[in-house]
Amino acid sequence: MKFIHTGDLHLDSPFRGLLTMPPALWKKIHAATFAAFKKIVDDAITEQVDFVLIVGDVYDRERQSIAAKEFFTTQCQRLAANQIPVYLLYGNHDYQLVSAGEDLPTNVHVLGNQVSTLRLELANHERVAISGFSYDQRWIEEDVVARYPQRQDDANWHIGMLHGAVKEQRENHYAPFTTAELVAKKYDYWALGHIHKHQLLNEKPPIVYCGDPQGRHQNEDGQHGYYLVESQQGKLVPTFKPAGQVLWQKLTITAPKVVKLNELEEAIVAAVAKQVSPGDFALVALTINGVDHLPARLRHLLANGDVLAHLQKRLLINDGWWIFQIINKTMPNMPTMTDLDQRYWQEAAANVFTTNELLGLSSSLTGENFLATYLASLDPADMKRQVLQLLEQGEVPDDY
Ligand SMILES: [Mn+2]
Repeated sequence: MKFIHTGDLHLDSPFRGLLTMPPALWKKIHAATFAAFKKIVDDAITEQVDFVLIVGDVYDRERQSIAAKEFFTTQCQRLAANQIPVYLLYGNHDYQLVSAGEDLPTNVHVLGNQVSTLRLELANHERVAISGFSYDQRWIEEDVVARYPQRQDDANWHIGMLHGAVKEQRENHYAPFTTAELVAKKYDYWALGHIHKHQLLNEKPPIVYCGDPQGRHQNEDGQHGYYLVESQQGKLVPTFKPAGQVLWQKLTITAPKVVKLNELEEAIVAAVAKQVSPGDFALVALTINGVDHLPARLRHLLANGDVLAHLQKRLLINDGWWIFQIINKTMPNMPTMTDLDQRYWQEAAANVFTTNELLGLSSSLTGENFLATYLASLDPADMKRQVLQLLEQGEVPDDY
């Protein structure tokens, strides 16, 4: 047996907060939730899976756009043409009353609002039982898991589908469960939806969140996809397969040792290009560490967003990535000077930070007694430390 476990398709997600991007790029990103599901359907057909499970949140909104609904129907028809049935339930985003007259292709079997078990027989005559339910409201706070039946003896495989979250101290709005409760049902596989980061909660049997096939914002970074599940020696073994079309990626580089703007931009482009895998299209949040090493002018252009805007203008979609954010960070600890710098610093400091030098520089102030007393009381070593700190922080006057 072989099947696909997916869910949280969130078709037609709005992708808010990416307004500065060129229209062609925006189009690609907006199409990404659709393209990710199409990729899953392509794979289902290529892999000739026995069925596809979709564990809720097919749509991003409870009122679906016509485009999303039409697209989903078309993709299910492609599966139908390849004799692949679909088992789906609705989650907290697309909750609805499930009625018999669903406007979906006949290969799509929707789990109702009460926990129920659907059955199918595979070409090799193995019998599969699939238990689950669809949300009829945004929150399901009662203990729904208790209503899932124990493993059915007449089935070769029993699979649970559940859109929900692990029980916590509070905020249990999404069909709360514990892994122990799920294990106790003695199913062969639990196909979970709702949490968008793909992960295994348990190995035997597999209790698996498939995650959303396409990350929808920068906190859904990294690879997204689905699980291809295959029977091997009486067990169901999930394998993660990427499907995301646009990858949110957090990258970090160290500020390069440069003095000119174009050098800085080249260095950023080269460093990012090296970190994005070929074949991926990445939306990059770039952290630049140690910006305090850059000349004040470049630091200023980074801080006010000029460098980002300039880079965004020249980057093209076919570069394979796009920077949507630059985060500037100073080094947390005092950086070490090179030995040469260190030697000149010490020599210069020995000449400059003396009481005489200090009083000489401030001679115009010493006419006032209280100032003279104060200046004479300053510890040159202390002053040296403070100056070093200011130099390292790279403080510059605003009007430079
Ligand atoms: Mn979801």
